[in-house]
Amino acid sequence: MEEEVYANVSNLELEEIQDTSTKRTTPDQQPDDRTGGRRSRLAAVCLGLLCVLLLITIIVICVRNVKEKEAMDQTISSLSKNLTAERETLSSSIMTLTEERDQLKNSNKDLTEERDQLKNSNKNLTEERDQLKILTEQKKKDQQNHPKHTVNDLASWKKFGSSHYYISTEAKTWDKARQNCRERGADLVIINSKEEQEFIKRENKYVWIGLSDADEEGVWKWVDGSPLTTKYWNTGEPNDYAKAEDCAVFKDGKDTLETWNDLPCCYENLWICEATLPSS
Ligand code: MAN
Ligand code: CA
Repeated sequence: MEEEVYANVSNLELEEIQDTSTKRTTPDQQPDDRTGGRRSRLAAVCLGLLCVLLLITIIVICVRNVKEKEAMDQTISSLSKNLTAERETLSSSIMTLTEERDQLKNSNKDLTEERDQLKNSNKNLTEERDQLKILTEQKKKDQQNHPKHTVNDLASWKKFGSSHYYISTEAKTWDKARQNCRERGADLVIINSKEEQEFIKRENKYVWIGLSDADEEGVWKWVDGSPLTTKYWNTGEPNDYAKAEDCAVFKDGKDTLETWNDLPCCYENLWICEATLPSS
């Protein structure tokens, strides 16, 4: 386009030169022709100016476009940088989460195994407990059927009348003392004669005997369920002191045959067992 403009301008200039030379050669030329030439020159100058203006406009637009493009390129590159950074952050957090998930999976697996092991050991312990219960029951029955005290055992028992008596060396509550006698195939002593009372007094021990009113206050019964007939209560007894005394004890060091006292059953004392041997 620029070339065309230059070509036109050159043509116009050429024509003008030709005109001028013509004018020089023909001095008698008309005034109308001169006015027309001036107009053409003006037109050519205007056209030239327009071309320059157009060129400037095109250059300005181009520069602006280049600047805009640079700005856009910058924006795009900074956006792309940000996106890359974000993508990296996200991918690293994905990695962390994946690791965490794997760890959780592992610990879940471990916990499941532990739970299964605990379930198993619980099952085994339950079975063992049940077997022990059965064995304990069996042992109890065996003891009841075949009392523990043998001829050897009897060395520590004292014979009186048709019974044997065992005096403990440790102290227990009335219930535990009774239980101990039963485990020996006996029971706490039942005193049902003056002779028996005298025999025990000679032992001079502070001991539980097989007498209590725990079932009904004031109604004293021996451990075999028989009622109390021959009594050897110490003076003022039984007094159910503090309304808490339901078990009978044989006191030592008394100069009278009346040696019994009622005491709280939870006290710990020595005791006497009485075993009646099966007649052989
Ligand atoms: C005193 C008396 C008894 C009672 C005891 C309780 O010895 O009152 O009757 O059993 O205390 O420790
Ligand atoms: Ca008492």
